[in-house]
Amino acid sequence: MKACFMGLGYIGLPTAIIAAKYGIEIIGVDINPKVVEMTNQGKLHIIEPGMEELLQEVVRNGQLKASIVPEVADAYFMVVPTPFKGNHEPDTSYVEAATRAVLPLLKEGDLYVIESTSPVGTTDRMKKMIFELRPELTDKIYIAYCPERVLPGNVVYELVHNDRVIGGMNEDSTDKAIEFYSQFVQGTLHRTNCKTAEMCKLTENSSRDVQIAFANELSLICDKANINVWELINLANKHPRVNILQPGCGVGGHCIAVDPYFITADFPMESKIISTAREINNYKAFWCAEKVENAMLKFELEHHRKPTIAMMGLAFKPDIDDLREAPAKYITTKVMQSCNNADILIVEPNVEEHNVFKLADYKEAYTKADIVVFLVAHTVFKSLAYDDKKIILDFCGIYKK
Ligand code: SAJ
Repeated sequence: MKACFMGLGYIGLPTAIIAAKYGIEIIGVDINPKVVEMTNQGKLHIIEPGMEELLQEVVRNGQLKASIVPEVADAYFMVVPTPFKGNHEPDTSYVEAATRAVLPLLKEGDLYVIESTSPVGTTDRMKKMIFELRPELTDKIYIAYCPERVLPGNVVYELVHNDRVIGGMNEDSTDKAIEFYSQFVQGTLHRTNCKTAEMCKLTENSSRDVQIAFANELSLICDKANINVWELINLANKHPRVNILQPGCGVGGHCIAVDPYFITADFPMESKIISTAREINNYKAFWCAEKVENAMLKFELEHHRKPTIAMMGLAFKPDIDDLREAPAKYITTKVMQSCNNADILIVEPNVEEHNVFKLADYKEAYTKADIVVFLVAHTVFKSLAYDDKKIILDFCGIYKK
């Protein structure tokens, strides 16, 4: 069995590596020659604990090879990004380009799977395109949609142990895709159709976005009412059927802050809660930046000098080095733009160097700062003893005060 993975990013590469580890011959394709070169050298271009050792093993054994062009295989997987355009409309052009690239290689009996998060109807559109351009293959290949649901940082475990949803264009396609994934997935593989599988992925991430928006809304209310939101949520969660998530400085990453738009773009009239949740989570970052700016002004008025500020964290969530769509990065940039040369110390303990932000040591920054702004609940920050002589803006519950 040979499989061709189109896209060697945060999901494509780990999936290709795990599949190779379980004995499938893998050709991994990426348009970025640097990614291809690194992969073939056994160097991981993403950060994921435990993954580089596995990559080295499968490259050494000849189970995985990377290339900028696809090769003939028995199964093809589209694992490319689906970002959104300026107007929050999903951009499926990468899925389409990857599909066009494998189109000439497809042959009777092959399996074609989309894993990329996609708007409802994408698999059907790709099916139509394939059969229009290769009419002799009509109903002679298997087509399915199978989203991933791994949590960055825990991918090695979750790729194998999570349940997955598999939706084929017909029962035979679902069977064929299940047959493929059951080679390395130990979780249950749940059968459905393409549309439901597409919507299921969007639903999972929208559900989390809505739940986080609820926590963020509570944090705004509590700030006004002078109630400790952390204590409040902890107490409310003592109810046997209440499970509120944690507020933060907004929602980031490339999934939860993006995927709900794939629903709101197609169902604008119906998706009221989903679109309001997006607005609340975006607004929370803006609100945090304003809080920092106000604290700086107040300090200057009281002390007749500009404060030193420590912006603690840039990543999109705790204990990772991924800054994509990070609200902390947005807040830091906004504060830098408005600060009028105040002394801003920027901290991200999981990143060594950044081309825009000059990074400071977290302990040093904490000691030097008049105003400390906790943006991301990195574990190392929790070791800093609370200093009540400083102004502390704790947006992510380091001290839960
Ligand atoms: N966040 C909060 N409060 C919380 C939990 C999270 O503010 O209580 C924030 C985080 O700080 C971060 C954002 O939400 O900015 C997203 O983080 P996350 O840990 O909730 O999720 P991701 O983006 O790392 O991964 C999600 C997961 N989806 C769900 O939990 C439903 C993961 O399983 C998916 O595979 C992934 O999206 C994806 O690729 O779609």
